[in-house]
Amino acid sequence: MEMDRENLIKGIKKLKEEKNAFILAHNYQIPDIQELADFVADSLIMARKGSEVENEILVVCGADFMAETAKIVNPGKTVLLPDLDARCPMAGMLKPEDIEDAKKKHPNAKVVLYVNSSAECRAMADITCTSANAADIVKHVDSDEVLFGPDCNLAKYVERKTGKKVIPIPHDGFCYAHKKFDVAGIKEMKNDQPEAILLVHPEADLEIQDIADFIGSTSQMLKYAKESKAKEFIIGTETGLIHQLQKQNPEKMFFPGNVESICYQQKKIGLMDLYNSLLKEQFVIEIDEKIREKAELAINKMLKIK
Ligand code: CIZ
Repeated sequence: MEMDRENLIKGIKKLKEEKNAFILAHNYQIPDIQELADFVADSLIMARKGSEVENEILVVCGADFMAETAKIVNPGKTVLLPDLDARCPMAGMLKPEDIEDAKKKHPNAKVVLYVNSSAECRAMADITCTSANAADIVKHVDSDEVLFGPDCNLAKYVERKTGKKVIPIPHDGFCYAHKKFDVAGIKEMKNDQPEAILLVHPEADLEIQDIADFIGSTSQMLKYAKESKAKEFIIGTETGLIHQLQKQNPEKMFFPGNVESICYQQKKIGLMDLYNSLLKEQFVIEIDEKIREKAELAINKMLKIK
């Protein structure tokens, strides 16, 4: 059935009420979805919020691993992902065999996995982390040698922050949206806007991190921008964050470090997908119970720390 934007928005609001569903959206979602969500945040805060609310249905507008996290920590709730193609390509770069091989080579190392990985991999981790708490989690684990995956830039960032030996698994996992920033392009922007503050995500290459004024997750960037006296910012993360930055700071200006830094998988979720998700209660996230239980231990350890 074809519906125009206005009717889709009305329909989503009505279904959300009727079904007593709670919509969680990631900061990289399209503005329409961010505006309809009950809560917009990064993956760490989304995970916490999903456990706090009473609603029996959680609709997760984000990457697949975020919906999996919600199901892992809320097994009794119905968790819906509006588009099954919203799959994080970086999460697919780490396979359980990679972890097994790395553990054989480094038997004393603890396994810290970025939540951007499959439930099966997370079930093999000692603890998980997000970009918001990766350095704190690695500092916390009781080992000076850590196997860390799948993002190798985040692994290098954490190594620099903690001084521990952080071994990336696989050695070259990456987020393609954060690969879009180049030093020459950013320097040109800084020349044009000398007052602008450069905020960079730790998934970006080290050369970009090296010229940043601040490195952090999306929620940390939002906090930084709000508290800063600066009026202009260059944003070194996926462009979806600009919507929240601008909304929360209407008097400030935000320039994407590259307009092509787009997570096409997250952007697959449109109004029609959200409408159908609520209407048909699709697509239900199911996780094998043995895997879920183990992954829950690794995630809950993280949630208890920070
Ligand atoms: O941790 C997340 O949610 C991701 C993927 C990025 C960020 O910093 O919000």
